[in-house]
Amino acid sequence: MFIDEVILKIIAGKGGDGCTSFRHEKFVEMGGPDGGNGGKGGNIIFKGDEGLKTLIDLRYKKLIKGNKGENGKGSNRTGAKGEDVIIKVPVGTTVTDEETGLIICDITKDKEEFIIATGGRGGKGNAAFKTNENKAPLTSEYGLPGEERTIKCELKLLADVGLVGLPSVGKSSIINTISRANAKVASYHFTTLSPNLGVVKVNDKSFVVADLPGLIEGASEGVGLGDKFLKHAMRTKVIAHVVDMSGIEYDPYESYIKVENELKKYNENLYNKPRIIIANKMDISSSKENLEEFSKKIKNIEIIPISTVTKENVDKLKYKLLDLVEKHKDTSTYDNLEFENYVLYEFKNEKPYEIEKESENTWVIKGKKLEDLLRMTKFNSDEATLKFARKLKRMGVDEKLKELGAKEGDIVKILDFEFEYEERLKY
Ligand SMILES: Nc1nc2c(ncn2[C@@H]2O[C@H](COP(=O)(O)OP(=O)(O)OP(=O)(O)O)[C@@H](O)[C@H]2O)c(=O)[nH]1
Ligand SMILES: [Mg+2]
Repeated sequence: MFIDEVILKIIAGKGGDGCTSFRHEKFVEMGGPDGGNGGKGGNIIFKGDEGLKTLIDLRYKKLIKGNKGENGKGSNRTGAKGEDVIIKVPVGTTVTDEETGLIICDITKDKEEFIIATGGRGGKGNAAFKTNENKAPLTSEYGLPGEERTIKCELKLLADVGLVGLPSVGKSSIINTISRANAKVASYHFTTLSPNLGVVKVNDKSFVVADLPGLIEGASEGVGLGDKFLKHAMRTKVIAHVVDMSGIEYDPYESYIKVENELKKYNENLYNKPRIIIANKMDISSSKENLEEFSKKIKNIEIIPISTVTKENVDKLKYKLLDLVEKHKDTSTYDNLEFENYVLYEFKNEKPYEIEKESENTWVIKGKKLEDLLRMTKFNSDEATLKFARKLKRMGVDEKLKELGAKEGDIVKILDFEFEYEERLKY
């Protein structure tokens, strides 16, 4: 089976904790602070690899965890950075954040790298907090947790030619005839349930063909195997529309129009791709006459009559397809217009926090900056607690709470922590 969609969780490495330490030297009674900073947590990086063709390796990884940064040590020693975890993925992989639905990256080249989750910052050691007023600070920070997200990896086929058409027109038979693919062929509809890829060799040149599951009316809205596979066609350079010329099951021209309409409805760019028509099953007696009628109604699109049974014109088809692929070689397989829909919006001036009233006397403060501050604080000394309180004040939290009507003794929650609101904080 061709696996092209995987959902997994990734957690980048936590930053190392900062260290509280003082210099101990012979004859120096009270050395200065020398606690080093924690190292940064390792990133999780995805790297394009031409050799990979599926996401199967990712499928069995439910969780990818980054390496932790080392803790800081005495003598001003900074902890080592957590090593990055590099995951190889096939070229053509798109990574989306499941929560926001925004694209994180699109890997389009071999060896191209993207940071999918950033490692947490290392906590500062107490040496970093030395000031003129406080020459012997006890405070040091925890390292920040690494970025955590659930991602969806999608691999859209990187084929040059996409074979589209109604069920049972012979798409799989064609890919088997022109390449070494071994797609299942049968007389019932929807024999092909996931795309097959085949490499077609013409002299010393080659191109990739994708045999897509059959399309039916309403496919663009999800009928049948639905739009799930139309996105694969989006990535091809050329569309080869296969029509069963025998007229036994479908009227050739009507069926042709039906499929073209679905392509158009799904996406204009897909519809506008270079096109060739493969008139298949020419070995059946009714086909010749049908082809004559059909050809009269088609303008400006080349029709290649073939039979996968007699192999009539099969070589000609290969050459024609190669010709078209070469002509559109420079058209990127990646449809730029498709990506216009995916702009990554970031909030540049994100508010540092928001305060919500949870109940009569409970307030909840939310906001990444403030939550990070809390995560990094070691509440093991009065000094650190005071420092945290001062920062809240500087950020205007006290004033905002007062403005909203917080009263003495109210509970203020940040993440799992609860504080009591005091109007006259003595610091
Ligand atoms: N007579 C004749 N029969 C053909 C030809 N090509 C394919 N067939 C038959 O048509 C039927 C459908 O062929 P497939 O290749 O499975 O068709 P498909 O378009 O891949 O079908 P789905 O995967 O179901 O969409 C099979 O019974 C084939 O043997 C041909 O050139 N001539
Ligand atoms: Mg098939």
